[in-house]
Amino acid sequence: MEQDKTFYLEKVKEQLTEPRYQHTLGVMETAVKLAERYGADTHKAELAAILHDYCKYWKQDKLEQIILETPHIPDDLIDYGVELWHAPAGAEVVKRDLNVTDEEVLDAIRYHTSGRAGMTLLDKVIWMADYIEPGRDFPGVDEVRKLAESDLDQAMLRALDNTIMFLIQKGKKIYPRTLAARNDLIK
Ligand code: DGI
Ligand code: FE
Ligand code: FE
Repeated sequence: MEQDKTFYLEKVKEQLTEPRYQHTLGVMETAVKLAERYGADTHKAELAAILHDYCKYWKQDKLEQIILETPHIPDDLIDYGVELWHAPAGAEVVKRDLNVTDEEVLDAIRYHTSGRAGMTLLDKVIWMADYIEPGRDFPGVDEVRKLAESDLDQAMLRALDNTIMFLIQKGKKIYPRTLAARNDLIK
């Protein structure tokens, strides 16, 4: 059975640092607003936002083990940035440890870092809320905030462009799903 919001907030607080918990609250508020604006399920948006960074501070070897033992997580994720691992691993852990069964919520958690081709409205709401929550302060974020007031897909495209350019500047690998998420938004 699904628990109430305070249960999940307490559980996730145990997993995070205080600043990361504050980030989570920012994502939660922003996700609910975006869900209202674009007609996504506000309850699912709230739950996915609360749990999206559940495994952010889990040790690398634990995340690697979850990825390798979960059949539907591609093993090649291990060849890309460790920053990507907490998202798909987190979805498995909240399913296993917190009994979250809603696959739409789990997908939104799973793809909140990379995105994917064919993102659902809920996927986009969580991805975007993570990018623009009030605590975020990096170049280009205000432009994306503005776009997200009227056009979620344009905001997604701009934000993915920023992310990909940032990763290139840092000399990092781009995960194919991140590129697929961007390409899918170009008509
Ligand atoms: O967990 P958060 O910090 O709230 O945000 P997030 O889950 O979106 O993670 C952001 C990090 O993920 C940031 O350092 C960039 C990185 N990232 C996103 N897409 C890719 C990526 N890293 C690599 N190497 N490749 C990607 O495609
Ligand atoms: Fe994250
Ligand atoms: Fe986050």
